[in-house]
Amino acid sequence: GQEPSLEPNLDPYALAKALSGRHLIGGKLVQAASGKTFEVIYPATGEIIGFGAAGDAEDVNRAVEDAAAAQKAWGKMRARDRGKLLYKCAEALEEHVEELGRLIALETGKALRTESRVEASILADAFHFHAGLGSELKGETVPHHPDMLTITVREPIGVVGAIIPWNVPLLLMALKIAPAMLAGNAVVVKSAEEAPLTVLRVCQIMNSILPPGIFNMLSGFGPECGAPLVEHKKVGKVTFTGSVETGKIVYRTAADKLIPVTLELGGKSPMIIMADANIDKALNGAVVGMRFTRQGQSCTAASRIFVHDSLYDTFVEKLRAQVDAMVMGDPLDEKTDIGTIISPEQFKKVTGYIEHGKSEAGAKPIECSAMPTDEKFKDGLFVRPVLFTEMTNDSRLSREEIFGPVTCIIRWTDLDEVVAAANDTEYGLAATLWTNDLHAALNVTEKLEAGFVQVNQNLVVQPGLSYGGVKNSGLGKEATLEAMLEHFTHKKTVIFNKT
Ligand code: TXE
Repeated sequence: GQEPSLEPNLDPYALAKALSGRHLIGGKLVQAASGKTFEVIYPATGEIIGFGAAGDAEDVNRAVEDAAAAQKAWGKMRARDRGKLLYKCAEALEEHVEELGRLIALETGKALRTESRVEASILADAFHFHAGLGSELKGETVPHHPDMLTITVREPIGVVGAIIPWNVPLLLMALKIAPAMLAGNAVVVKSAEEAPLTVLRVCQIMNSILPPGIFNMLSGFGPECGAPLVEHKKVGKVTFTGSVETGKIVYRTAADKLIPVTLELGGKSPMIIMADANIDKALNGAVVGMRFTRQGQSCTAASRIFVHDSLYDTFVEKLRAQVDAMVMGDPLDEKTDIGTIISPEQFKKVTGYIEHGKSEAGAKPIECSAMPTDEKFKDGLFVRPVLFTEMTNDSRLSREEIFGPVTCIIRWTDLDEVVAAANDTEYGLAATLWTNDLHAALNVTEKLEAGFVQVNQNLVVQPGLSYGGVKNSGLGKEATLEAMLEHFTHKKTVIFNKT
């Protein structure tokens, strides 16, 4: 078919159709080698909005070979010139914010105003940040012997494979590929099967600026398309965001090739609210932190809220009122706060947890907000947010990542005990503490086992702030200069004997 125009297209249905059934390899939109496709669904209605190209090992091979060939010249360019191109990409993406926001809303069911447009608008920021780091790709001089000049140089790895999820595909992709490309690598991205089209559009826009072959995009399923990408002999580094289970598979495959990996996995992030906390700020932190607007489909979701006994009842009542006031419905409507769950599989997983939670002894679930009433959305993947109150930290709901609009609210009285409970989880991604007690803030943050700890605020991940978890939440950090150097370059030592 014809290539979709690069002009911003505000009709997401038309754009989804126009992008359908293609990968982007070597600068061109191409069909899968097998000719196979898979359906892309609008989760709010269940209608088919387009098709993804079903990639397999043959497509992976084409993309990696093209990337490897293109990387040779790219890696030799002045780093700051690569940065200039990335800067131009960022500018072009900024012109497409509204278009990308609408398309991502259609593909994922995330509400346009609260989530999808926001994601599209912070995408460019990740490219802007990394575009300026070119002159920081520098090495050291090592004074180990008077007769020698010893230096280290930073060299690109070659081809980087990036595997991304569906929850925040644009931003999570940008945080991987922007540093990889700036450092002189070519990338092959494997999009998530639930959301292949918006990332393809981003790739198309960027390919109008970058040399062909530097940024390639494959769509397809994990075992058929993701696994061969990790296995390919010319892929020298894999960066992955997704589930713990798949992350471990990726890590094992990479171990066989002895290549480095970065893994951003799940979370069960605690929020500790102390007796002296500003309750309104903490409430806002809970609503934002739990990402109710994204149906809780966030790796940093504040899915365990530990509230001091003295504030507990007030907090629960106020939180219920705030979440009740949120409008769940048409993702493309500006009035909507909360959209849908991504897929029937995730819907089943989330509703299964809710049913299980209702059967747990002592748990008091409070269902908030309301289902959309429009007939059009009768098959939509909407789930009412649930506050599970009077929970303990050892229930299944408190231990496993639900990735849905479900949070466990746990009562506490002893600070040491609550910190121990907050850490009593297999995960360690994010944590927040709400207090005006400086001593507690200094001591509790030191004890919290998490990669991203905040006091009296709840910012989302931002370029320049080191991001990544400990324990089962992952391996390696993203989003900083240090992360770019560590994960996307090799350090070579060169010794000159002066005698
Ligand atoms: O994840 P997968 P799914 C968690 C969340 C969610 C659960 C399952 O709890 O409910 O994971 O989601 C690709 N080799 N998170 O099934 O399978 C796959 O095609 C190589 C948390 O979506 O990990 C997709 O592109 N790749 C998370 C990507 O891996 C493979 C975000 C993620 O899919 C593969 C998403 C294989 N063998 C889910 N199998 C976060 N950290 O934010 C699958 N993939």
